Amino acid sequence: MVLEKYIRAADYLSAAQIYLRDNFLLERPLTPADIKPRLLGHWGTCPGINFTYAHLNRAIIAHDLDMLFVLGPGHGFPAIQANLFLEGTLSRYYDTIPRTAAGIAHMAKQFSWPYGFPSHSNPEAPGVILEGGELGYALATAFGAVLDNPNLIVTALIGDGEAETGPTATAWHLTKLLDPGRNGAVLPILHLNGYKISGPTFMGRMSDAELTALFTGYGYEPHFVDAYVEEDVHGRMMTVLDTAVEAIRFTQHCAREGTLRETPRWPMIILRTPKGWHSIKQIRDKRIEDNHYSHQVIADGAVKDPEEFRLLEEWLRSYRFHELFDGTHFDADIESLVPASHRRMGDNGHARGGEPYYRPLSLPSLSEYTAPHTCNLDDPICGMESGMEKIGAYLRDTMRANDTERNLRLFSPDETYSNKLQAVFEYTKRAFVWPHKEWDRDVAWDGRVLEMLSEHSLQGLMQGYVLTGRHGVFVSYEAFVQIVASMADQYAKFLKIAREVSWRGTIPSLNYILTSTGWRQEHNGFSHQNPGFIDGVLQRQSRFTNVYFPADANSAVVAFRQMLASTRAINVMVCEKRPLPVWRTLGEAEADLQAGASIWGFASDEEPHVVFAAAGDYPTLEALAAISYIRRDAPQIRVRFVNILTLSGLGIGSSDGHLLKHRFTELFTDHSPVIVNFHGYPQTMKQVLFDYGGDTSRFHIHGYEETGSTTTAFDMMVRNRVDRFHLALSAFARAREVGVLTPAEHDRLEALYREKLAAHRAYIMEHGDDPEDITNWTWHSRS
Ligand SMILES: Cc1ncc(C[n+]2csc(CCOP(=O)(O)OP(=O)(O)O)c2C)c(N)n1
Ligand SMILES: [Mg+2]
Repeated sequence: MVLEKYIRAADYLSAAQIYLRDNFLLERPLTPADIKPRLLGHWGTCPGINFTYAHLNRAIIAHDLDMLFVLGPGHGFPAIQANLFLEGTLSRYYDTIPRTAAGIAHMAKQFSWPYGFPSHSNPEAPGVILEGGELGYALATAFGAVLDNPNLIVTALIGDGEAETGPTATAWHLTKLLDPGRNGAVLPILHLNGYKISGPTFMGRMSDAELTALFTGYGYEPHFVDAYVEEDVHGRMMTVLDTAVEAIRFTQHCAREGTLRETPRWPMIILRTPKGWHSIKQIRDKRIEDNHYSHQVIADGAVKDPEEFRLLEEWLRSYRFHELFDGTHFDADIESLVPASHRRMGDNGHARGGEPYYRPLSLPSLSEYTAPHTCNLDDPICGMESGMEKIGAYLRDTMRANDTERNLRLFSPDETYSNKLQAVFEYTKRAFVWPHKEWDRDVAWDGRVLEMLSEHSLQGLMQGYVLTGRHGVFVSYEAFVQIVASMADQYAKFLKIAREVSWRGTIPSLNYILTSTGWRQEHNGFSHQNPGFIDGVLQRQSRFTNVYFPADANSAVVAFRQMLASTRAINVMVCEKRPLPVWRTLGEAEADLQAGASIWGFASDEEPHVVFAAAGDYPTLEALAAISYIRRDAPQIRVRFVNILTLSGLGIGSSDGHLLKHRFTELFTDHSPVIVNFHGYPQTMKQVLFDYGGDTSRFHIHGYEETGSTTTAFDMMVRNRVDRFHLALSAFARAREVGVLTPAEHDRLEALYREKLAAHRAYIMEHGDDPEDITNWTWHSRS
């Protein structure tokens, strides 16, 4: 039986990686010295993966499929690697692993070996687009990969433990966003091997009828392959796969010729296999096969225990690998299951990135989107613009400019309107494939905006889309993007390694826009305030993470364009959606972006006594307000204003051009006190400054202090001491320290500003809103 031979070879090669440091073909009796000193790896999931991979190869050849494989339980990496070896992909990418006995030796020895191959799916393996350690993201990633790839089928193998995760649970819905006319298809295979690490799985214990009800409700047509009951499990799997492929093709065909009117129902496969299938049945009183004991390494005491050793050797020999590989060639039946090179799942170009899968976006010129700034900064009306609205317009036109490529999408948890990006709906719609109501707004089967109230699904979709070379923007409320902080972290790990893998081509950056920020959650309150996402991003991977804090609409569009043009990075922009003053011309914003941080001349004096620095829109506004008050009330204090537009893991500035130490001194002097008004947690900024060395005690950092409530917008800032009055108070204290204010002058000013704070508090408690002189404040130049 052709399939059975292939699977036997793959199972043997999987086990060999876990156990053997020598005698890889079992040409002589096994000895304890042949066994690795540290037995690392996961056996139990491997036989099911090998079974699936072999059958998919048959289907690929039979139907000439363009297929990619996404493995959920990435701890089954020995199986992936065994298949990559058998199909000849490994030897194509790594000349250390020829498809020979020497190649088998190298692969087996180096698995889970210091400086060898990792134990889990990873970016060094061809065909892999998912870091395999943290479970739950396979299904959403697979859906992301098939978007705008109409001929691609991505098979996602999902563990039954993995299926208990929140991200997987929501990702089943993603067919509801998938127009079969314009996109490829995902074939989910739910692998019910019954167990997680040490306990049974929920779905493993659900009956076929219960599972059918569940998945039919989600919109699938489940097909069961049950290794426990089928007399001919291979025959059954072949039939089911053929049926699934035909169903996918039929749905796509009808959608593409315009005859599909019903909600599409997609096939899925529910595969029941014993965990650790075809291995040791029992060790003393412990049931191994078809039990959780097979999850990791079985017979792990073999080196010391003769009984376990005997069982291990018997098991490894049971594959009769010598019948399948004569030391030079594989059996012809096995070769017959290897697809043509351009059809091998491990060698699918979509997973590699680079041209033609990646194409840079055609980006509209900026001049149309930036505010003209012909008016004076003192004019409150013509100077107000919403950064998010500008970004919406720019995104709309960028989508339009790349209409034929269809390679840019917006991902959002139903916040396109609320986050002021609705201009995109002048070009496209929200994807929504299930029934529409007449009065629904902006929905269509084929929309380039993907909205779902699951940040996990959106993140997975975007990862799959971007790792297959296309461009994505994820817009989220700042506080709730934290939900996917760990996913972003796993992606960063993947990217870190992928950037060093020579054959992985260019891919776009992962782009986040965080809006509805904590400073304007006066209506929602404390629960909606959390600027923590940027901390994780900045701390993790210094060489390719950037956080942009545009202070106005012009800076926002300029930074957004740079995010869309950048590659192989993680970009985060923090951007306000309400209209705010436009401080910078297009040219100035471009120069600011280049520099990362810059002195704003209109708010700066020569030889400053006190330097203000701000990162963020409201922090900038408040710092400038403080400067204007200081100029009025204490003109003897010379101030400078430095705007920080970008932070990266390397410090101030982007990861391409971060601020060097001498520029740091040019901006912040080497002696003046510096008052920093920061968008996020003060600790984040402290860490950035620490790396610049010098006397950090001269830096006084204001930021979000984890204080909030349902209050007024200005009071939210007062409570965290990032408002103009507290900043001015800080400047007065610094001016006194450096001798510019006498103690008496200082005390008078301090009393005056404390009074302003008290008056504000009294005012809002009486009127329920901020006074107009705060909300309508505008910059006034010195004259
Ligand atoms: C999010 C997450 N939680 C916990 C783990 C630890 N873990 C590793 S394997 C595993 C069991 C996985 O079970 P299943 O998905 O059924 O995989 P299989 O049975 O195929 O090995 C768990 C809980 C993890 N890797 N990721
Ligand atoms: Mg399982």
